[in-house]
Amino acid sequence: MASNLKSLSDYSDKNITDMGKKKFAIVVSEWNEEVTESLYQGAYETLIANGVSKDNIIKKMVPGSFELSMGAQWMAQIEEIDAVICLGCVIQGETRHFDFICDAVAHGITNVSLKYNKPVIFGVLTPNTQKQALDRAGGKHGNKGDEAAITAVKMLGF
Ligand code: DLZ
Repeated sequence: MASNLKSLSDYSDKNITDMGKKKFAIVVSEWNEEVTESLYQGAYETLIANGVSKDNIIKKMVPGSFELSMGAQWMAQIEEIDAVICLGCVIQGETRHFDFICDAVAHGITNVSLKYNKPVIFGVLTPNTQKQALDRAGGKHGNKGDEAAITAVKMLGF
């Protein structure tokens, strides 16, 4: 997916669903906050650009990416919420902590999505360095938060 795609109208072969009444939760990890806050801004602005009402976007902070699954479950179990976007950034370290967190959050988010039959989007960066993360959070490689929001919108349109 090209990083400069902002709106579903960029996808000419997709039916565009009215997002005016859809409700989104964005769950954001506090770890690497400079990165995750930028991902959040990208996701939020992309939802607005696709017709989502400000009042229909809830932001929920969690301490780290490991907690994104729990945060996603809290949000997904709210009946009115149509889709959940999870945003985090796990930076490769010298220990296996990275692998445990990434595996746990990938599986956790998948399980929540299938349990509640709602899109739960994996917007977690897994870079080697903080610079690589910033490049993908509004830098030279775009903003993966935008892409996470587009994915949520697309899933509600199918
Ligand atoms: C502990 C930890 C470490 C070392 N690195 C990160 C990271 O790069 N990104 C992230 O989102 N969270 C990290 N955490 C915190 C864990 O996600 C989690 O919050 C703690 O292990 C407590 O469960």
